[in-house]
Amino acid sequence: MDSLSSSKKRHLKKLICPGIRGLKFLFLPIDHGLEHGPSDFLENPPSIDPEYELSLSMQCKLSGVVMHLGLAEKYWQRKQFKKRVNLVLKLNGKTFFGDDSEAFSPLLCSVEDGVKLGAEAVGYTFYVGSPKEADDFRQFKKVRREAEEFGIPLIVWSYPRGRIVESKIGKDSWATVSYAARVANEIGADLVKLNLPVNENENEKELNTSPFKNYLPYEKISFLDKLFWVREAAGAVGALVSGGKYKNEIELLENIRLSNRAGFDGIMFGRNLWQRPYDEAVSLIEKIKRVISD
Ligand code: FBP
Repeated sequence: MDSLSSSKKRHLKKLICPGIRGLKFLFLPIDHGLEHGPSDFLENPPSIDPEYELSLSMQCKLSGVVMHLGLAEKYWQRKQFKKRVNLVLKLNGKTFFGDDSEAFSPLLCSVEDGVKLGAEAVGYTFYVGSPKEADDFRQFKKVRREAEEFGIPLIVWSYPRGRIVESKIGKDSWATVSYAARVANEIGADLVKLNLPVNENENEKELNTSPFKNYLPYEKISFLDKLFWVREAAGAVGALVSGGKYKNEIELLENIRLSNRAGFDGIMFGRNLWQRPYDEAVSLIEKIKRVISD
């Protein structure tokens, strides 16, 4: 991240999570109400009120929350949060009802909206491999340029998605997640958010096809070595790992330990934190901080 402008560095410095050894980020996303609908909150009904996530972020001194414009304006701007919780404004989004085989996430607001609100960074979901990828490249180009002009960091959710990815090798394969990491590096992200790959490739047959066949001799390497490769692919871009669906504490902490060893720069966990009762989430965050510091 050395090559970033001084303005971007200043913003990123504010987002570094205090109380952890190393320069690490711990973000709390709450864009699920748009992406999945309120059903995600049924696991822990108080979490439907964005004050739940904002309070958690404030109490645990996380890097910040990630939300769409409506929540940012109506909840984050409340005086008890605005000065104490950092905001990452999510710029694009879609509902669950769209055609995921042609995944595309249209813009809902601009980088300028984020700057006016006082966000420390902006977020953009890019669907690698979707049949609508060309539209995504065009849309992203403008967002990236605007982020450069305003000197605000751009975090890219780099997610392999769509019918071609599914029919070839699967969205969570080691090969596709590495590809998504590299794409973020190529297109000019400042930070990238990646899903953890699954250990085995989802569709063995398709590994025989180019460009994935080069992975075949490496199928038996350890999961940690696969994570190292994903991290390598992200290159100069800061890499964050996402949490995915609710997991038990042991599995979650092990994932964090491994991604930390592989050189990831932090986490962005939503459901795994706010789907837990408040006190349990606070104590889990303490454990996460300890694992990362170790
Ligand atoms: P989680 O930690 O809950 O997985 O959140 C990460 C996230 O990227 C959210 O920002 C986003 O709403 C959601 O996952 C999208 O997940 P998917 O595209 O798999 O439905």
